[in-house]
Amino acid sequence: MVILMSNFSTVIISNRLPVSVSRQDGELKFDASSGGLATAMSSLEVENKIWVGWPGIDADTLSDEEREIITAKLQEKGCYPVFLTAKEVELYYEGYANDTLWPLFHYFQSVARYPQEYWDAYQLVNEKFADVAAQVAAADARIWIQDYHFMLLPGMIRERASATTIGFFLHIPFPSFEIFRLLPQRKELLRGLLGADVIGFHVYDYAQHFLDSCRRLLGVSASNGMLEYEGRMVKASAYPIGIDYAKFRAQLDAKETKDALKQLDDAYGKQKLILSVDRLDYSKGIPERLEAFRLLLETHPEHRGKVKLLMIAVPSRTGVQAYQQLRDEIERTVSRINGTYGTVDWAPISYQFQNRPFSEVVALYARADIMLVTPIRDGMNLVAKEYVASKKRRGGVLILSEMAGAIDEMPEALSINPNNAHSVCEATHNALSMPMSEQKKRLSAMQKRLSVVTVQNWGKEFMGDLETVAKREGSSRKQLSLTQRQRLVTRYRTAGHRLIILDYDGTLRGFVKTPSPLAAAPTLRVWRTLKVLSDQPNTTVAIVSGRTRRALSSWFVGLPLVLAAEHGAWKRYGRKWEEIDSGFKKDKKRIRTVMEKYTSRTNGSEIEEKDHALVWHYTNVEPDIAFKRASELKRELTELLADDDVNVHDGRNIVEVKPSAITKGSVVRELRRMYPSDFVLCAGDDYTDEDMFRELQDDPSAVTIKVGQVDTAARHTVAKPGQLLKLLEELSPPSSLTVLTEIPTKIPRKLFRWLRK
Ligand code: GDG
Repeated sequence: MVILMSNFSTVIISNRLPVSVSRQDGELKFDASSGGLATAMSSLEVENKIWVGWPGIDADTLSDEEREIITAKLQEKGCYPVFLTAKEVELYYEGYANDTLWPLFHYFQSVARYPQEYWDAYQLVNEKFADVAAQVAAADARIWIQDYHFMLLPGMIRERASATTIGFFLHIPFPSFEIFRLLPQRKELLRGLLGADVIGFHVYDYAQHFLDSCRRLLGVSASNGMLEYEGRMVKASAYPIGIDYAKFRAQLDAKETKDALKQLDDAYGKQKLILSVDRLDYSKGIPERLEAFRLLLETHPEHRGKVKLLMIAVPSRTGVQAYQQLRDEIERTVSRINGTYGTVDWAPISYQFQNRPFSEVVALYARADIMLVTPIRDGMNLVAKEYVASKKRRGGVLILSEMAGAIDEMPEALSINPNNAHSVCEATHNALSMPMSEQKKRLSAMQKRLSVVTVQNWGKEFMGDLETVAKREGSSRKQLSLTQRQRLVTRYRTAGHRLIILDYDGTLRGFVKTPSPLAAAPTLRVWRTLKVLSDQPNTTVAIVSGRTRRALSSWFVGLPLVLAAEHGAWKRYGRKWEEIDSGFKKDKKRIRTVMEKYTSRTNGSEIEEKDHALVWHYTNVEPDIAFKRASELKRELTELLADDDVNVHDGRNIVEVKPSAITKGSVVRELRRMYPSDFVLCAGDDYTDEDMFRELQDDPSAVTIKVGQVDTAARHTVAKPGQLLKLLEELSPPSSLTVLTEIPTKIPRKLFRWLRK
């Protein structure tokens, strides 16, 4: 029986493990791979790490005993398996990952397919990985998830292990919104990703595309690459992956490489070698490359007999139909070109559909005069970097697609548009005559960069950012601890006079989808808690809200509360409401006219009119439209009201216009003056409440609490209204709770009578 260890402080998750298991002659075989990712992970200077992934063998073919053997053996190698059945691999890996996400994210929308069973399996497999991850990870572990196979995983792990710090890296492009929106499950995937603390992409553009989709599909916007989601900050940024530079340099001096290089020199003599190396994938632009080469032979016949295109295409995802068709197409095209331009002693193209040993690949890189890297779309493309790294004494020219992420770091390459066969053909022609000094100058500039931006540094940088988040959350995270809570309760109980200032929506109860007071009325628990607190001697409880006085007085009928409605434009200290003369009424008509224009154009939006504010609500509008309309409306109102003393601001799904003089901060100032207290507790959740927190910032008798976990001037945070309520309940001495049993039948009836009006 294998004992599952469960306290790893770093967990790496990828579809494949760096060790793959197969069965040969009935025996289990374990082969280690030394891909870029494995190198990056092994160089991470962290202790106690484990790598979770699929071991590469069908679970249905394994006995229970074999599973245990595999698990034990992999654990020795720092890995932990997630077993998948053949059907799961077919539907999740070949299906949703490679028949849906891969084509779509590479802008091959006509190739992408969306069967429901793919999606079902994708969810199921992500759940399986989440269960294992949550089991092996220590409570405060760093978890780094790799790639598009697991876009739901960050959210799923957060649900199971909320104190972990989660990173996600996407190795493929994140497409523009226009493409991403085609996915039936676009919102689910974004929500899944946003479970992470740090989301990495190869280049800046992909990060921007992701943020754009979050804004337009979920209505969550970012500033400086940080976005606020469910009370947490999520960082989206570019971390361009590099290669193991030293490994390529060292390999050039290895005997096998030198032997292979000699063989290549003997075989090709003075012929110019044009090389291409990729997985056989439609995103790599192989047919387009062949057409460009054909064009070179056709339009520059002087190269015939003197050049050779050596094409290595590594078999990949052979179970997916689009890949089988591509293979046939490539083979037909190669034969046609060889048939048309070849001679008895010269074939223009040498094509190999197989994986070559590493030493041979490096020898090919070293020998090749030109490297043709022409993907139609590529997240980064490591082959381009590996080619440049494999040049020591010899020259060489890299021709690189504008559509590969690598182009950002390799401006010395000859850049081409892979769809423009003519431009690829001409770039190849120019490369064939580029002076050696020029070739070396370009190579050396790129090498300097590659030797620094290595795969090891990529891993370190990403993990470093994850560590920063973890530390920030750990040390400066303001979450109210148990000890702080206990101390706070003691302070409250021993105070001479207590002042409790509370915002309402989002603080005492969750947000509702409509501004109607009916929907947002206090729950019984809220009502009881306020009743008990306000009945305490020497205690003033004030509700400071953006709601209207009508809503507040009816919700809290019978409770001895101080009420401040409309952010303090109306106040009720005793029985009577007092109004501030804000001068706002004269502006109302103009503002309303503009808002009405937007309401009539925007399905689901509505206007809420208060005495001293006008609010445009867009909670029920499609996020994409809502975002556009809200920005337009805000701009139009800001211009219109530039000379007036009013504020136009956007809050949670609202654009609100109110007099600048009215703030919750001034209400707090007044309350402090009117009710001298040696204990003040103030809680709120949104940015208008920050005025209250700032007002109390230097007040030693005040405790400020933000409901939510983003940056705040408050001293503490709690995650949800329920947690604040729990604290408020604790403030009341236990004996007072007994009184509560009578309340439910009496008061709410009054309240609901009003609500039904
Ligand atoms: C994805 C993204 C991103 C190829 N043939 C042989 C061989 N290879 C090795 C290369 C290189 C790797 O395979 C291919 O890496 P790429 O980056 O070019 O492309 P993808 O496989 O599509 O990788 C890509 C990458 O993830 C990393 O984030 O750059 O954009 O699509 O390392 O050397 N290796 C050996 N024999 C071969 O015949 N030994």
